[in-house]
Amino acid sequence: ANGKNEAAKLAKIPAAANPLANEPSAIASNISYHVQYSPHFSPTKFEPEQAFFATAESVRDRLIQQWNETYHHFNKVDPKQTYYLSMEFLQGRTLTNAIGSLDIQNAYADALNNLGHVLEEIAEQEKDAALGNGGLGRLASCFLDSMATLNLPAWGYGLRYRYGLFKQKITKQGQEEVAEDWLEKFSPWEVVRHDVVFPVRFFGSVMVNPNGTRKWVGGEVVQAVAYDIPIPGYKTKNTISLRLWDAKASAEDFNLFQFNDGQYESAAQLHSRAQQICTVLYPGDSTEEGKLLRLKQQFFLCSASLQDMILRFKERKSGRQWSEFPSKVAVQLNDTHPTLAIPELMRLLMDEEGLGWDEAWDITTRTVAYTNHTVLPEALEKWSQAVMWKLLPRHMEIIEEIDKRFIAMVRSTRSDLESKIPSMCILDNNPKKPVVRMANLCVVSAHTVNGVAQLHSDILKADLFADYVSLWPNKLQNKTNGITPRRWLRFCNPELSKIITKWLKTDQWVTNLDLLVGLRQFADNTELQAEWESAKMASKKHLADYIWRVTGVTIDPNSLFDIQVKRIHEYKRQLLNILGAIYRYKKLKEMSPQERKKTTPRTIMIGGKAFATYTNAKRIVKLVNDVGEVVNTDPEVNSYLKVVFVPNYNVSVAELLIPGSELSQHISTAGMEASGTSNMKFSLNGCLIIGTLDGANVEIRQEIGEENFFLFGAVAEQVPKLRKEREDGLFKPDPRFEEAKQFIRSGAFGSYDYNPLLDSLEGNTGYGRGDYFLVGYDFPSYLEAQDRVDQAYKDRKKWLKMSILSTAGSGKFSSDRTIAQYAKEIWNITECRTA
Ligand code: NBG
Repeated sequence: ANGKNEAAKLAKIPAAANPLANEPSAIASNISYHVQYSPHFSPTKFEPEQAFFATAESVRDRLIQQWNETYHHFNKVDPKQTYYLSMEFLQGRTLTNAIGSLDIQNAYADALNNLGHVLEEIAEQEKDAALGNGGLGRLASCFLDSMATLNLPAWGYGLRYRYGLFKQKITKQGQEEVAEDWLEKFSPWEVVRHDVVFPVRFFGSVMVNPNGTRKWVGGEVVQAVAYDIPIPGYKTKNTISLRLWDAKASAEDFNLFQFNDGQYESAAQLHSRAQQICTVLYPGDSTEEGKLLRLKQQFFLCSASLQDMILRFKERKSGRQWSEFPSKVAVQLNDTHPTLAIPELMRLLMDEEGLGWDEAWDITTRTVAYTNHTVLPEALEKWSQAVMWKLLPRHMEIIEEIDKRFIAMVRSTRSDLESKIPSMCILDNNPKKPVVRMANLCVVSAHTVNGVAQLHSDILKADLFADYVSLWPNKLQNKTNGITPRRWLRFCNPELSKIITKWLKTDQWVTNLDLLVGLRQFADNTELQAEWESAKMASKKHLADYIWRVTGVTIDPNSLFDIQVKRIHEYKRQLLNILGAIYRYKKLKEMSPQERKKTTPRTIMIGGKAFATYTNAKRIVKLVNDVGEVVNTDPEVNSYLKVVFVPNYNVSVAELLIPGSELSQHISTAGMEASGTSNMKFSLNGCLIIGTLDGANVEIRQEIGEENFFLFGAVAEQVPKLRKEREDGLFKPDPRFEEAKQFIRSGAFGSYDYNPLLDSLEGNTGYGRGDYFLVGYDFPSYLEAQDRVDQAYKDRKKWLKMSILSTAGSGKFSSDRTIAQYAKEIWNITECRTA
């Protein structure tokens, strides 16, 4: 950094607190102001870290101005407002996005230069806010960006986890998880609202009033405190909120008597129990304790958010009718995680506001909508009835009543569905393990249910929710996912963005992504192709530097950069990728030096986190690292092949990888990936896809053209039949598949015992699950598709054309399109622009 004499330089810049001035000198003095008057560090230092915090605070000043105006405007207009309830938001970094949205990058860059710093370096000081696991959480964050940019009256509600998603360290043993302390210093983006506090109860019992109404009493009460994060729209004044709840006990809960008696721990017992609620994202759920905590988190989010919405509904106009509620409030449940919003809204309306069942039910069902994000049975939440009765006795009463009324309704209106009732109803009373099926509760109670890509929604209709569709033919919709073009092209890939703007003669594509089709007419243009290639090369070099810094592996920017990054899961088939890489390595070893020279050099990068207790996923991480170790140090082949495991994949790493990618792998077993969203990000950045007909791949291929997509593998309808054949011993594996597995078993990649992992690809023996994910079945067609990739890459003009057409065809996958559809077709809300 050039920040050596920073403190001295800083002293020469007069501190001034005008947060809205746009000249670099005024911005510099605002940054200087924060160093002096919002000090978090000793006054003698102004190194990149201090500069980051002061810069962020100066940007925050501007955001607060717009944010307050937006808030006042919504209050005055009183529009119908959407509340997006999500247990996860994967925000990543904020600085670059914020100054980009405010359209003041250049002034900030100059201001920091005046102070002896470089904007890009300062931005890298920021820790990722990783309050999510993967696609579902990142989708929620992209949605917030679009809601703000489209000037929609909409907010996000989530939890303020003390520790976000773990940091992944790679050691000789494989993955190690380390707590991620994103709040270690503090977050410059959050504002605590000491006046926004709601009580949330747990445990206790139900009291029956003399008039027959019921009330939840006793148990323990925790306070929910609001922390707001501003979400600026792109080049608009509208700035919305992501409201995150933190838990605290109140002063009365501190037992001063016990403390004075020397019983320090029990004196603060309630305080420490309150603190646990927001300590970590997704506590491990293999123990009863862990399960209870997760359920507490879910209820905490739902209860605090609904109390807040109800208070706002009342405050915006006094004395209005409850029947107006659904025309002022839309609640979207991001997966089943916030399902408890349904019985909690019923409880608040009945027990706190005095409404009867019918009115409360009418309001609840017209308010709530539900998005399903997976068909994987292990991810469909089911809570033990016993645990629920203990933690939320009143809610269990309400759920029982909803179920009873649902069953009665089906019986009286659709006797043909009688045999389906046991699978459609909410409570599964299996005496071995009685559970509440959260997805069923959502479908029964929500006015609209949606899937996240066309294929996924079709599968929901035909399969998981088929019986409900026969009952309510219009309840199920599709809303194909999208990604924000701001973060995922405009800001992470400024080189390519500049070229796009130049050829389209407008930068309107940033908020109207369909304009990218305008690039199609230039796909063959050699001038554009040359510019395109040089932008890609610059990003590849940038990425190569990063890979060298974090892994010590040197990669060649002239090789094909082939990337697969996502959570490690057997259905996502990183194993198919690495087996392909192993097969490639073995063939390269067998070639003569002359033959090798004719191949297409490749760098295969794989990254992603494995859930801490998911053993096979962790074995896959270890295998990729072991293969890399051997391949990368093999002088015979390492100029033709490198295999790199990218550690600690997260949002900011994605922002580096995606611009530098040329091929990306989206190779899940057909029918299993609900949508995928990184496929959209890669494609938007001119990266070609090798993939199966799964999730949003289907629509991406349609949009960019079949000839620009490397397709392989079984299709979804075939999958059940193929699994059956496999079980029946009718599957004949391809010799290339056998060869790759045998190579690992021979110890080519070290002495670690990979047999349990490899056995999962065999018949029903040993650890094996009979290759449930069909790696063996798809292996030959995968290799053939990879051959087509190698051939295509040799033809530079053809490859560049395909790359340009990928970007040109990605307009549909803007989250602006997705959110506009939710707004119109589910929420019934309209623009509310702050003048
Ligand atoms: C994930 C799916 C992805 C999808 C995202 C966002 C869950 C439960 N589901 O395919 O696996 O892209 O949701 O919709 O995390």
